[in-house]
Amino acid sequence: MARCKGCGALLQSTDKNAAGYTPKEGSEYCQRCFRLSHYGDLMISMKTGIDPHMVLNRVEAMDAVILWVVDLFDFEAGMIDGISRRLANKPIIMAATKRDLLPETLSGDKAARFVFTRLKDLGIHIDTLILTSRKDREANAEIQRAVKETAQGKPCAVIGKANSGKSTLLNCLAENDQLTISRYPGTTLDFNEVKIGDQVYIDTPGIEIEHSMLMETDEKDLSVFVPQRRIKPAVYQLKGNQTFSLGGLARIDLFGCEKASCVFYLADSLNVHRSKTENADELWQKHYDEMLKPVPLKNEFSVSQKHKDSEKMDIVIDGLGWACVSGKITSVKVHVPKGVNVTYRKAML
Ligand SMILES: Nc1nc2c(ncn2[C@@H]2O[C@H](COP(=O)(O)OP(=O)(O)OP(=O)(O)O)[C@@H](O)[C@H]2O)c(=O)[nH]1
Ligand SMILES: [Mg+2]
Repeated sequence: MARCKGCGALLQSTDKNAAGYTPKEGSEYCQRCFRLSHYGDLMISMKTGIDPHMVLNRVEAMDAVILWVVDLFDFEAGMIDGISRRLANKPIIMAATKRDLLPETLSGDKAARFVFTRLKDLGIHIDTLILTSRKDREANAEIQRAVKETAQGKPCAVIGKANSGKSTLLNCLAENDQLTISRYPGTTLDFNEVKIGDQVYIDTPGIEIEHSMLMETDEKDLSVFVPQRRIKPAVYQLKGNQTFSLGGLARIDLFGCEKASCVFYLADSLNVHRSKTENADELWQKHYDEMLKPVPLKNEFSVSQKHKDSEKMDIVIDGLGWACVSGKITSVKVHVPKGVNVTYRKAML
């Protein structure tokens, strides 16, 4: 049975609501890929269906080199639990992509230092790191060289969290747009082989981003908070107790601020509202889903608290972005939709 060239699903003409459906016999693409590519619409919600362990299990059993694609903007969400243990005997090339979203002040050296420091903190080993973005032809040529040299004729499995940019990167390497890409996580549905020159690559479904804002929000709101172009850092000077509401998606309370500042790295279409912390509860009660929007699917939030322990600390919310706080701040409280990860790390920038 043939597979859809865009998402890798087995083509079928019997079940309209299942993966791989095409009404036309002999077509190369399923109806879902056709519609995603031509109209950008979503026929089947992609939050379901992919077993997060399936990709690693299958890749573990393959004699292949690994190209691990990580979105630099959403780096923490891109980490894969247990990857070093699971893929211990396979060379791993990391493509840290979407560099075009980060401020230009982040030099290549600084970004590479950041990545290696974070990986060391997390106990993850990789063999090669290449920073790239979809328009960076030079870096993408370097990826191809590194893969070829490491693979020595073996296939290359392209893995990573959903939405990290795996299919986009492969289309760039192949200089075509065979693979379906979209802003919705869960676009690629099955293993999908593509040959680029004499190297075989295997596009894979994204490993589920269980703890990301992308999973806790309506798909129509992704265009508001997922950045489409370069982030413009927004700087605030702080005094006393201050609260920042990021639409209705998250709330950051900063206590005891003196000569302190906070820089946000978020999509510019997401509204950041500043208030005094003492007024924040009332503000959320009155303006949730009005002035404070978008909001998550469920109005259930969890709170994490932290004492500021490094001079410059990033508060990272998976799938949303981060805030970098510096100066004197006694503590930080972060409200996020239940299930969404918050990471405190040494500043990236
Ligand atoms: N700004 C920017 N956006 C990118 C880049 N690469 C990918 N994207 C965007 O990221 C989103 C996801 O891209 P895909 O290639 O579909 O990601 P994927 O990893 O294949 O996703 P799944 O198949 O769902 O696992 C799309 O909206 C792309 O346009 C990049 O280098 N820069
Ligand atoms: Mg894909």
